[in-house]
Amino acid sequence: MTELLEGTVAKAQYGAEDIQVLEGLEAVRLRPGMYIGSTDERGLHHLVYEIVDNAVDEAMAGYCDKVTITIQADGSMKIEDNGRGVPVEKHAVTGVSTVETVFTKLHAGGKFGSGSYQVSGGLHGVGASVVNFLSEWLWVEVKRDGSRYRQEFQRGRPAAPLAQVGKSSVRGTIVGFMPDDQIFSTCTFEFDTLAQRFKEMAYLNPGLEIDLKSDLENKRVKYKFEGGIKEMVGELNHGRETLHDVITITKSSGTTQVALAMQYTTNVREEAPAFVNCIATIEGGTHVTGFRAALTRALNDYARKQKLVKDDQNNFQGEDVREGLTSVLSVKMIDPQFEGQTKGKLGNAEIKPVVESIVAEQLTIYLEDHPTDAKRIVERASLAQKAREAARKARELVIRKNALDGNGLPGKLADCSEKDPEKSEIFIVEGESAGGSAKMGRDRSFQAILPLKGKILNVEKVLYPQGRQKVEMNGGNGNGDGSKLAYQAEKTRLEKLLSHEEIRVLITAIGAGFGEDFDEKKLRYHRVIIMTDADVDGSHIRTLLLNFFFHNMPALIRKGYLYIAQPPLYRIGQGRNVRYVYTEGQMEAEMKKMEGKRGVSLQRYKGLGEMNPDQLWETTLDPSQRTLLQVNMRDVADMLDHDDREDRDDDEDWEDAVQLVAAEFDRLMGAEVAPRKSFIMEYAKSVRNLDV
Ligand code: 28F
Repeated sequence: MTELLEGTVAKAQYGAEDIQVLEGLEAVRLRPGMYIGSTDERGLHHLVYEIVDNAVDEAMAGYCDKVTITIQADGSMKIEDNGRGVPVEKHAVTGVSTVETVFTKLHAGGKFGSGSYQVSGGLHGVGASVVNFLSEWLWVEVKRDGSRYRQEFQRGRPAAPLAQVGKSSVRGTIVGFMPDDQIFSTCTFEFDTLAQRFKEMAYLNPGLEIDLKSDLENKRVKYKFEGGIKEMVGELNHGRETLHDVITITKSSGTTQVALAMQYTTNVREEAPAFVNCIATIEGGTHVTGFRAALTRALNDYARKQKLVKDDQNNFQGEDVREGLTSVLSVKMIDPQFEGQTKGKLGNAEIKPVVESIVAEQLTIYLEDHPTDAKRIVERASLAQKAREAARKARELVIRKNALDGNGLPGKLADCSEKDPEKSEIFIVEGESAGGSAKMGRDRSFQAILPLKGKILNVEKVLYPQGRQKVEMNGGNGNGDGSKLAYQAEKTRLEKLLSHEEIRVLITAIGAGFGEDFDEKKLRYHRVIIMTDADVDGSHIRTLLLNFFFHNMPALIRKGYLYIAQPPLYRIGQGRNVRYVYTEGQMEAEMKKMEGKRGVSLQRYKGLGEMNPDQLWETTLDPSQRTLLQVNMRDVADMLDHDDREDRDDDEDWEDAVQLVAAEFDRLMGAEVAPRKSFIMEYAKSVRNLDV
């Protein structure tokens, strides 16, 4: 057994060679973020998912049909399943019980297991030991072979070996743990966060009952969906007009299981969550690529074969066959590789042909067996295709008219001298006065400044095609195939969007076009940095800019090129000592330290314009001192999730949500002091429930 670190986290700086010799418990406690992503609310909840995943694995293996999760009165967590129970006998490799092995050896499943499970969920298989190492205490009880066994741990260290403590006529595993408050910034489990995740898990594991309760709040929910993802699609399409019954495909190929449920609606948006081993793949990946390729191919082949399209009609493109489609794709496989900015993208190349051939084959069979549904789906895709072709014409016209394809740079852009985009950055600054400070404070060799007028970006309404929210099937009412409407709608939308000078300036300065025509090779900067005031207007503008980029330049975000600057809130001075602080909490702590000292000055920066150029450089612009928050799709999608819903029409609601999200953003920005690489935001729906 390795020497175990004492209960506290070492504060000293460790060099690379020191880290190499650390293993297991020490490594996890020193770098918890590497194992569970973060030590905030998200990381905390990962602990629960890790343990629940083990129970779900047991269910997927066919030995368990119920998992019970309890937030206990003392704030600790208890998770119970009715599976076989973790084996108790001495483990051949470790020499201790399998129970102790599972809870004290990193990657116990992969390293020590031999063919334990075919597929496994969990955050890259880190498992129960990580939870144990990051818990103040943890106990495990196993009911198996007529006996009840128990073992307890303190901060990952066994208090005693596994022992038989009684008899039991049933089987299963129970784990109780208290997250370590030396590790986590919060140890409060959120019922609704857990409920949302477990509902998803119940959909993805048909027949599995997940029972979540809180003794703290006296809350309880139970989820069990015999219909699995078919029911999930039904729920997603609740209240939407649909074209046919939900289509389901489930088939295995070797050790990979593919499940797909899909249903077309008359809405224009696509909603297509995808999962691998019950983990949401928000950035897509090879399984999604395979599904999309199959869908396009199957529908084109069927439409041609059945002569449902004219000979001179173009093939459907992917977006034509996905318009209005609600689908859930769930793949279960061995050893998934997650890639991308948020590790939300499946990388295994071998999965694409597997999913593609299963979906193409099964979908073709469905279409041939259901000609009425098939005809409606093909018509639906034809309408989308005509609308797309019409919108493209409108777009070309508007872009030509607005001279966005020209080369002239906007006059208000203070460009940098560097021409290599990789070395260049642009600050999008709110207001002329802040722009002035930024222009003077920057390093003009590689930093460009683009000042935008405040309050100009109130353009949410033109971010989507407004005239085409729904598709009229059966020829519509006098609109023909709807392409005239689509043309007009797109033309109006773009004209409105581009009637905002600030938007035109933004697009031109960044240089890569927008929407479908966005070309990242033309980007003039690889860091696009939003820099707004730390007030309500500032956060509103930031939200609108994020919204703009999300809808018009998503590739900029996917590449990791979009950032948010973090200007300080206060300047605390005492004689020649100056400190900048970024949150209210930091300010209060600093001022307490200064108590009793003479000549202490406190300045609150209401806007960037109040900072002189040197201060702005030191605090916000200088790459060696500043903190930038990198924006990722997951966070923005979460933030904007609200607007995928039908209630977008309700202006007040939307405005409200924007404000709430802005406030929540500020709250979270203030919550953490250390530099962060990404920002975390709950979506607007849940923001309503928070004290902001
Ligand atoms: C509350 C959390 O962790 N449930 C679990 C099992 C069942 C087996 C198992 C778990 C064997 C080789 C490790 C039983 N019988 N709930 C849970 N139920 N782990 S965790 O085996 C552990 C692996 O390496 C189990 C036969 N095979 C497996």
